[in-house]
Amino acid sequence: MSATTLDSPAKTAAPRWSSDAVAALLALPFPELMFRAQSVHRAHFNPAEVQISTLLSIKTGGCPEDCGYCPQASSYETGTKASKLLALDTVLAEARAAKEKGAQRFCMGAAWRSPKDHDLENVCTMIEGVKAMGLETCVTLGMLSAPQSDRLKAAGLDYYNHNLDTSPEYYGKVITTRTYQDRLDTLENVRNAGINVCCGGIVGMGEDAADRAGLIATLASLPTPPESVPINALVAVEGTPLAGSEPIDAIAFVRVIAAARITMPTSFIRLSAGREAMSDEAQALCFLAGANSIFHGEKLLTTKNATVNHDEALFEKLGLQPLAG
Ligand code: SAM
Ligand code: DTB
Ligand code: SF4
Repeated sequence: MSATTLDSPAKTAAPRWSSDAVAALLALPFPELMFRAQSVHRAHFNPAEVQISTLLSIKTGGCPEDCGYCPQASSYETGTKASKLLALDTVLAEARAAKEKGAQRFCMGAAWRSPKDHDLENVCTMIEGVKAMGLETCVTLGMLSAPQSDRLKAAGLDYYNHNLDTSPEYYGKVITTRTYQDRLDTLENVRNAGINVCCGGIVGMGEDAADRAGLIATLASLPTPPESVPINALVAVEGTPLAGSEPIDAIAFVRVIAAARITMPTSFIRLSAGREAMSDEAQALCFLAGANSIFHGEKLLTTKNATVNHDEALFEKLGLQPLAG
């Protein structure tokens, strides 16, 4: 691999980052990879500041999709109880509590393949109410058409989360009910509507380093890279097809964070699901590798998150501070 390929993405030819170039980053000696990631991070961000988001599942379970990692798919016996869309008052009370605990962004997730238009109207009302509290808004509702994306923009939505999850090559091993192209089409609709894109993936699903490189290269080579990139470590849930997956090695996970930071220098890289099972030392390495966003709060969507007390102690130990809202 030539030094030029490692130092910078191709200037003329698409894609902006090839899988091979990202694979070469992932394979760097760890000190070299961390140095590069930190250099890029410090050129664009204060390394002591971390963006804080809070998640709420506004519609849980009963999903017709077959994502192999997901406890909310109706075809798996995971003990997740399906619920209807939450009432507006309930959502607003949760958002108020999140703001009091220091959240800057409130993310609402629904276990849908794609939203029905009347559900979308209800979500738009939630977005308006949460925004009126001075919080940024993010929703993740599954696949969106162009008109649905425009409707969310009109309601004032700041971010839409829609993950590519893994490499194009590994995708079919994890999900069969929709294609990679379906995901890319929704991302294009969201981008064209003028909504910020939150898009990342999951590691620890049995994929190899080439797949991790393929995911990062695809994200970094989108026409405009996502403003927010959640990197999730699989939360292996009993009853899902991926329940028996070997947990990802902490250093391999940190390498993915570093590669995301280097290839998407101005994006927020979110150390997302999986923190509950991570040591303080592993999380500290993620922050050193350029992660600068987390989900804060006792719960993710259906699974446990790192506790609020633990996060406060960790931030204190590391001298980190929440990004001002
Ligand atoms: N149904 C919508 C969709 O799939 O886009 C929105 C909700 S879905 C739960 C949001 C994301 O959560 C998924 O794309 C996946 O990346 C992540 N996720 C779901 N289950 C997970 C798990 N067990 N571990 C880590 N991440 C998970
Ligand atoms: C993302 O990338 N991770 C969050 C959020 N976007 C919606 C979801 C994590 C879900 C973990 C499993 C659960 O709690 O159900
Ligand atoms: Fe449904 Fe989203 Fe879970 Fe897939 S990840 S099963 S689409 S809730």
